[in-house]
Amino acid sequence: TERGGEVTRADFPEGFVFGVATSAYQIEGARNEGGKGDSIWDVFADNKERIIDGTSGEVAVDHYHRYKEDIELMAKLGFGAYRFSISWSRIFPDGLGKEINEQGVAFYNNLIDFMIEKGIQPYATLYHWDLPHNLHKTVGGWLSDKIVEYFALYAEACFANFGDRVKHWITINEPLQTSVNGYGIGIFAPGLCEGIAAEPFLAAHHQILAHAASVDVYRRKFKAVQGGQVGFVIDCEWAEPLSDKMEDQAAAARRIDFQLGWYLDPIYFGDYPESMRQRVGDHLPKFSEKDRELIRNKIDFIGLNHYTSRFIANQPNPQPNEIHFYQVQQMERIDKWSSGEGIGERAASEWLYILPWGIRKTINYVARKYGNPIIYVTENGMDDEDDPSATLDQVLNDTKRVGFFKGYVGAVAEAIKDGADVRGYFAWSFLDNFEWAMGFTKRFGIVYVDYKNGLSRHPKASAMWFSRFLNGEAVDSKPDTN
Ligand code: GBH
Repeated sequence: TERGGEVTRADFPEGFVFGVATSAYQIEGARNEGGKGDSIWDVFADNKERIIDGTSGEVAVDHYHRYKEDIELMAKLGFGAYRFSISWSRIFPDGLGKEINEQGVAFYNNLIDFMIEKGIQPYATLYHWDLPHNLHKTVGGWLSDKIVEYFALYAEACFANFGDRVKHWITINEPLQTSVNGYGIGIFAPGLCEGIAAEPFLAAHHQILAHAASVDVYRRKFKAVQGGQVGFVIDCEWAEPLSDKMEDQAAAARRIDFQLGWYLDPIYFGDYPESMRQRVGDHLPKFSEKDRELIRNKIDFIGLNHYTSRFIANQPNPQPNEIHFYQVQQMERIDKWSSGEGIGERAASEWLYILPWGIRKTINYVARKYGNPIIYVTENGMDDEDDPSATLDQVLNDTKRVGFFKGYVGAVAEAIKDGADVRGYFAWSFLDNFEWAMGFTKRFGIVYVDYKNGLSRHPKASAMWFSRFLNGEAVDSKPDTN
């Protein structure tokens, strides 16, 4: 179905929220300030070889000290919501949940109060990859079932301290990335890649239980008084079958099972997808009856992080250089049609191809499979390469990103017209920031941060596009259709 024409804010239902997203380790800095303990990312990035440019989030973009300036800019641009993450080791420096760090609580109180003063609704993520290092060292991090209880204590402290003002909570951001990159491939903290077969599935299992345990705490102790909602953020690339052969279609379905189904099927249907149980076998942990009871329907909304799409082909035979997690799925990700034509324009990151229709298909898939749940697009965006020789005028003129957002925002509007219950959209990211293993070499911000001039902030053309869009002006949008 062709839409053509323009997307405007009026294409979205009343009350639809537009926001920006960030995460603590990527922007805050202030590693050793305010009583904060080290997280696994602090320690991981101490090893300069882990990060492509040898940098870290030790200072990041100094949001810890500049949060007021940042929130003011957000409000000026017209955003109504801000998805940020709370650093667990600012709240409980050793992660054990006994002694709360009042300075950490004060920082987030100030941040939240200031947001509200400026008319911005807080959407708080409890875990965006920065586990207190002590929990990794002494407890075994996400590989241990004890983590479930520590996470629930931390979540409870956040609900108790901030829940009078925060009405939208996200427990865990992209458990897939923690599991596979943190415990299987080793490119993310804590950098484990020894027992590649079983460990990602164990880390995932404990994240699902931790998510459910914290929703359980919220429902038992806070929901009646605070009236908020708690969601889980899952990242999913769209998987388009390479051909209409049955094998390719089944492979594409598996690819989605190994992203979304891995985390959502247990909550909605009580177990991992059949395709995973068959292929992962004994490496896939089992839910006890008690676990099933705990996780059942423990979700108020699905947060979807979506960046890109791939063609998927069936690949029954293990490929020599392929990592275990992909081999076990018996599929291959492909960037080109068999004709050799590319799947879409690439952003700076190797993994990021621009295909707006992919978000519409992903949203519709989620809506269909899980009974039309409330969905928030909790991240969507693209990066530019850091180019130290470019002028400020050049870097602010991010026309490719403007096109990206026109296309993707338009495709979200289409998904809503298709019937999906999408309630909000968050652009990733507000600021250029520490892009994990890629350090500062990739810039995802709609606001440029000048790393050479005192970390000054400069809205890019994409920020100005959002600003016009949010004020209700018509903007062009021709989302691709497929
Ligand atoms: C999001 O993950 C994160 O939530 C956010 O913190 C991050 O800044 C943003 O994406 C942009 O990356 O080719 O081996 O380097 C999205 C999922 C996980 C996709 C890491 C790319 C890198 C794989 N991303 N992955 S690799």
